[in-house]
Amino acid sequence: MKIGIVCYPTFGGSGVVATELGIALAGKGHEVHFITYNQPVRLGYISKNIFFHEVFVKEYPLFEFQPYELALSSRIAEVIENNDIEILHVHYAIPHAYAAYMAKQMLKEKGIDIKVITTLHGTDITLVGSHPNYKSSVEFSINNSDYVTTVSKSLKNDTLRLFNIRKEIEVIYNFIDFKKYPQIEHAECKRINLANESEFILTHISNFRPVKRVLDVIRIFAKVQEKIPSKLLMVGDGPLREQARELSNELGIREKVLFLGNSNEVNKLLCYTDLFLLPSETESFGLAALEAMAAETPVISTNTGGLPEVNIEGVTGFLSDLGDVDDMAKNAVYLLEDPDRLEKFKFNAKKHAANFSLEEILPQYEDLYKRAKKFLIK
Ligand code: GMT
Repeated sequence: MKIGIVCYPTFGGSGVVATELGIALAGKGHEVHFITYNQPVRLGYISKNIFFHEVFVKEYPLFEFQPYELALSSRIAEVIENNDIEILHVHYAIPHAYAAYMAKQMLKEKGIDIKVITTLHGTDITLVGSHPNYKSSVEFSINNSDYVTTVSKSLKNDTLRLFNIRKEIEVIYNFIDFKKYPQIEHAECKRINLANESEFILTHISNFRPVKRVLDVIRIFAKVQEKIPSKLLMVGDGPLREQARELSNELGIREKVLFLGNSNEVNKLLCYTDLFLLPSETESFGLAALEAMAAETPVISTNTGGLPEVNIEGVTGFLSDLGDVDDMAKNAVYLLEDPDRLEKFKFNAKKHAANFSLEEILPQYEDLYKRAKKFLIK
């Protein structure tokens, strides 16, 4: 099949999922065309069956805001026409579903039919999409997609609650490519530069936006390290990074918190990790938690959004109410203070992550594409 993928090329979860999906589809012989404003960070290289089409936005002094949606829909239509693409899969509704709808209408005028699949990822529904500034356009583009998927049951419920949706929504969970994890365990997992032998390593990975509650991460760790010798790896970058650094200074734990910046080798960092912290305000799925679990790392998280579908209470980790730093710290200590218990949770985490393996999830997308293709008007 010839598939177009539109996504954000940045470190956000939706871009990561879209990129990994495209790479996997290409590996199965499909021709995959990424259409976005930069090469997606996890794409790394262009290989067989993968094509990258950059969206250019021409700066013009009259515009305070450059019209990206226009450039995107024009580029989508052009790439589809030139490459006989049949399926267009857009990740994150804003503005991708809207641009896809426009491209579909432009192509219709030329007698070209495409099927548009929109995958909703989270904040495009919960925090941004349902804001009155965007709501009607987001609702319109969801209802005018040919197929709609969400990455968790919780996000499906949120979408139905927040919008007036006429389309059926299918849940296709996010996934992980396990092949990227095991090789690292033995060969390269040397933690000596980060912590000494007696210290545990806790890790948080995110884009440091307010929704991730990175200050809660620092507060949880401050309590944990009072009882358990440990280090905290803060991986990623974003608006709250400086505040997080200041808070670790104020709490007197600056030398125990390592800010490592963005990384597209999170699997390597996770192999050092004993416990993953994700105290988010909301999380439609929590791909970072799944990545941690695939690397045999239990998760201490909130119980918001889709997190309970990924992190299983008392099995793969623990879930607490939003902002309950004391409870999250208590749970972290409970796991770290007993080596056997920690080992059991590590084992469970990896086992449960296998339910979200590439092999489980990829056929669900392929099946959806096949169903969509059947209704193409030739
Ligand atoms: O908000 C983010 O963390 C980024 C965002 C994205 O779309 O890039 O993440 C959302 O999509 C991810 C992939 O499906 C999910 O794993 C995240 O839980 C979700 N984030 C939120 O719902 C806050």
